[in-house]
Amino acid sequence: MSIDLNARIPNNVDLADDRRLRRALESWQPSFLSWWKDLGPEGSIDYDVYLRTAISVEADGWANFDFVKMPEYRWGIFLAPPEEGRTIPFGEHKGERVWNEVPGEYRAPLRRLIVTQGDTEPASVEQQRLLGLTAPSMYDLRNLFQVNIEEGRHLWAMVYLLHAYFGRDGRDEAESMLERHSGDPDKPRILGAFNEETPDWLSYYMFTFFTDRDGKFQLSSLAESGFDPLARTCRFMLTEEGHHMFIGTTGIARVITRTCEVMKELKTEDPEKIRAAGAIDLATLQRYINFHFSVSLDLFGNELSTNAANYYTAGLKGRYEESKIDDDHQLNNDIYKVILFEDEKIKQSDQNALLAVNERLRDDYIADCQAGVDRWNKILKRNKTDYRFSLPHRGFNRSIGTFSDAKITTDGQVISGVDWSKRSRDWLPTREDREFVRSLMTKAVIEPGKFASWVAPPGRGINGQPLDFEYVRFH
Ligand code: BYC
Ligand code: FE
Ligand code: FE
Repeated sequence: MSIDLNARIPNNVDLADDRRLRRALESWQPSFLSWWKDLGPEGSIDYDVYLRTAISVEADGWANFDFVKMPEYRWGIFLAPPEEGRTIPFGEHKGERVWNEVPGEYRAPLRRLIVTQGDTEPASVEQQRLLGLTAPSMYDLRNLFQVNIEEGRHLWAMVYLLHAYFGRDGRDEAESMLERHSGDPDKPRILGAFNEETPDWLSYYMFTFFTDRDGKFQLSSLAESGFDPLARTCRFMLTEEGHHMFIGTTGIARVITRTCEVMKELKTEDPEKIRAAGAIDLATLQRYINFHFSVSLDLFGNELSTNAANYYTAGLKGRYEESKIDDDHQLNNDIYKVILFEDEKIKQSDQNALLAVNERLRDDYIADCQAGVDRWNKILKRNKTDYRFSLPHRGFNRSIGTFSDAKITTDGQVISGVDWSKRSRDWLPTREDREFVRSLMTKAVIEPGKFASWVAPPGRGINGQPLDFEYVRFH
């Protein structure tokens, strides 16, 4: 696995020996850079940023920290090392050698999975492009840029697969990745959550907690793929994903910590007083949680999906931690308990496990989100506050799946459309909430070691650096 770091496109896929592929990627590169200039992080062009760059795919070498001028960052193509003798872990080809070429019969669904995955990466960069202008600290600004850079690299990862394995259609799809745009009414991004705005830093922390976490689960399922280049690409992407979710988990924890401090100082839990002191009240945080959780649940697709069953049977997309599951990994005769909205009621029933593969992944995701909420609640407990955060019911505010026909409260009651329009403002961020949150973030806090009023400093700096380290040099 040699890594060519001096190539125009750093890579460990022997691009130097494949002239055609190298040419194809080099001709896509200027489109990517021009997209980055137009829709990448606003105002970042001349900054030197303390970034982590992958220089090796081995455990000790993929995190190399140094100052990088942002547009000169070297987006590279890195696959995790191949596993000797790897076989397809699930589906009807279970036990056969993994594929290193695309099987003709699975070309269309495989391309579709890769395109859907790839589309989310630049979408998130577009959603986050203005956040640098209102960063709560230099530390946060650096973290934002780190995520943006890596999501850009994740796009490269999928574009590499399209160019290397899908010929002309793949090259066309790679072009289209830069033509769809988040929130564009004519050419939107493929999945719903990636057309929502990320207008403020609270939304950003929520996004990295809830939506990047969908990335963790989807990438983990694709990392099981029988198409080995996809599996290896996703395995390496997952190493980067941890930091994205860290930003969300700790970001929200820092907001909670700050709010608790203000509540203690003022000896009150009155939202108005907390807001007046420049912090975010807990009920507003809960409404943001409700929104981002429900929008992210939609990313798992329908509860019962023949697409998902076909991907599984074909060996293209597995389950989360497939190899740790104790069953036949084919699921022809298995059942799985699924919660659906049927006959105006929420009902749990036994369903064909193959059709329920999306739902199982959603269940795994919900459990992971709950663990994060539990950690936030510990902060509340430590501060002797009675308030507790919770995840809303899975049917709340859904647009995909059986619950899209229903109006469900956060605690799982079925209500009428009329009731919903009266009460939903208690559950989802209102216009006033959003305006208030934005009013806290009118300009960036850029002095090293300083933090905005609404968020506590993190426990430690990046890569062992102090909190007042100059993570971004503006010049
Ligand atoms: N919005 O059979 P179904 C990340 C469509 S995040 C719009 O249930 P399937 C990241 C669906 O396409 C990870 N449309 O769907 C995070 C289908 O269309 P057709 C992203 C939707 O295919 C943060 C129809 O509804 N990766 O990496 O089983 C920052 C029937 O649906 C939606 C992936 O998603 C939706 N939410 O499951 C940066 C992995 N949901 O056939 C990055 C690849 C469903 O009727 N994608 N539809 O035209 C997949 O595995 C699947 O496409 C899905 C959907 C799980 C998304
Ligand atoms: Fe990503
Ligand atoms: Fe991510």
